[in-house]
Amino acid sequence: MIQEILSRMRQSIIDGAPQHAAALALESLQAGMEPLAAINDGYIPGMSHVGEQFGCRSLFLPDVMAAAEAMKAAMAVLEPEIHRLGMERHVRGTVVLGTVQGDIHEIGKNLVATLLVAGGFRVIDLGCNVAAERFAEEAEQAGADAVGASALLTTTMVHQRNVIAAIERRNLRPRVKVIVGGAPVTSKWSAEVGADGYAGDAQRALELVKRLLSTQSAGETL
Ligand code: B1M
Repeated sequence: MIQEILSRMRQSIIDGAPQHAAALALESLQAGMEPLAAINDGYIPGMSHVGEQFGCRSLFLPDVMAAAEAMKAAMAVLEPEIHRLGMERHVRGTVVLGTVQGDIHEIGKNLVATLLVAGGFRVIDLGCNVAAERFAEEAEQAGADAVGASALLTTTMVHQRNVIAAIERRNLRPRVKVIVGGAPVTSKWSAEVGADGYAGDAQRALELVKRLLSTQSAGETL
């Protein structure tokens, strides 16, 4: 039963069918499935398949756009449930989050935002295509504890370095921690650009921010 729903979820993304994807999300919640399991084991595999097929030119940009719409429709149903399950009373800290300049990929970044909020953080989501200076400006104004910069393109990863430079120009480090992520990003790249840490997925991003902020006074680098 669960495997069957997961497989239909994957297919709804490949088909680029928002209404079907949303209906399956609702069905999965009614069947008692964890919303994160639906995302990680149902919808993301569909998105990965679309990405691979796009990479080898078996699918085209309109197919990818339709898949993204289907993913967003499913997320719109699942996100409130993730927030509800993760509701915590105290705020652990403030995180400024965005996708770097020149990059409009937002689905992964939105998932990171959702899990951070569910995990008790206040998130200032700047959206996508965000200039490096804006990350720094917002972090300063909000008195943020951490900044997260997402990049999905090998050509835009370099802006993660620029985000860190902009934050350093305002003398906000090391108090403000910087984390980087996105499909092409690695821990090697994170170290190279001088970030405080890298996370391969949204759940790890939440754990990383928690760890960084709890070890902040010790100045530990992860
Ligand atoms: Co584009 N795209 N895309 N795309 N797209 C990729 C990234 C690509 C790998 C596809 C491919 O060729 N196989 C390729 C990049 C190649 C490269 O640079 N090496 C690519 C390309 C080429 C492009 C265009 C250039 C295509 C064109 O116009 N010719 C163009 C660029 C536009 C731009 O940004 N300037 C483009 C456009 C688009 C759409 C607009 C159609 C759409 C985005 C819609 C949207 O976001 N609203 C889109 C999509 C959907 C994809 C793929 C298929 C899926 C991305 C996605 O949402 N994945 C992608 C292929 C792929 O990744 N397999 C592809 C699901 C999401 C949950 O995963 O975003 O990786 P992800 O997030 C993960 C982790 O990375 C991590 O957590 C999430 C999981 O829990 N994470 C973080 C993400 N951010 C994090 C931040 C953190 C920590 C963890 O801390 C701050």
